[in-house]
Amino acid sequence: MHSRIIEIVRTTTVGIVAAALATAAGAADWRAWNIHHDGHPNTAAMDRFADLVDEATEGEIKVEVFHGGVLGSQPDALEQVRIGAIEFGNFNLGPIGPIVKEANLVSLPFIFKSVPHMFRVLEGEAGDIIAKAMAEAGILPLAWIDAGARSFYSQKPINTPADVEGLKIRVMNNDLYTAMISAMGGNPSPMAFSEVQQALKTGVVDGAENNFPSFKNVGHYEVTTHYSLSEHLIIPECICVNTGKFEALSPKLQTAIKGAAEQAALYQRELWAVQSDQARKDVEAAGIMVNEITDKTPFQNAMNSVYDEYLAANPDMRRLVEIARTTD
Ligand code: BDP
Repeated sequence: MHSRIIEIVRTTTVGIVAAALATAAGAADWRAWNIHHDGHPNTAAMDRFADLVDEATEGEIKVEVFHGGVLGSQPDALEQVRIGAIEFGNFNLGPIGPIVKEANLVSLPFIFKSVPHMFRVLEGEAGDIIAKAMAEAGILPLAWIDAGARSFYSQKPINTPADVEGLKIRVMNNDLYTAMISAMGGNPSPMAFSEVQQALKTGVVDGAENNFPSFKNVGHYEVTTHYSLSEHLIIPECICVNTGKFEALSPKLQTAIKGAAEQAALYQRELWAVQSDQARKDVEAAGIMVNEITDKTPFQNAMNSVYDEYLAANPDMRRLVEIARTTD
């Protein structure tokens, strides 16, 4: 080979090897899963998280956030984070319940009185128990974020559990939600989030349940007419990380990443407060009829059998329920 070409090949190879070594020894590219699209508060918060990690770790950890669930459905992404194929995720605790029993506390209908009450429970002993169990399962929560309350939407107003009777309602993947719908006389239909709009449109399901920002962001409001404020579930979310990868980092990097998640979570909570009100106004302006449910007692009473059966099968969950109920 001509000596000049040999020289170019040699220096290029050295360059590639040096770059590879630098990545191995220094900066790491970590991936984050997010199910939401642009315009949802969590998308902005996850982008902010990536910037904050970059800043706080001085570029040692680079986070690339994949929005819109392109890395898989939520149950798939949870598995991928558990095994470390994806490092971070913005997860809802609902689909974590089937993997980490303790997380199911938040999936018991009407367990929390309000969003602030939910955060007080999470910031206390119950939160510590849930976080520890999640970390042991490979999904370590770095910070809790807001997801408001979930309510029903359909082609008719829902005011009592009897209005749910006979309706096919899409739920997230968790047996507690199928039990919840069955206890109201409805037909539960667990389904991936990405399929719900089409299912509502074609009548495969009659309704679903979610908070205002998600109802709006994925166009569910375009294919339903009524949103009924049942607020039957107040499920928090987290910015989570694969436990093993996080624990293998230096304490300095761990502190930096945890701090970045906490700051991004505060940002998310601020955005949530403003944007969930805005989302409600937007869907109402688009023609959605929102109805208050003045007396939620019949819904709460219908949940007695759900609690009884769940706690009989999982007596170890009684303590968490007790903590939530005795937290002011
Ligand atoms: C949204 C949550 C998202 C869930 C989705 C759902 O933010 O994590 O996947 O609901 O209903 O509010 O599946």
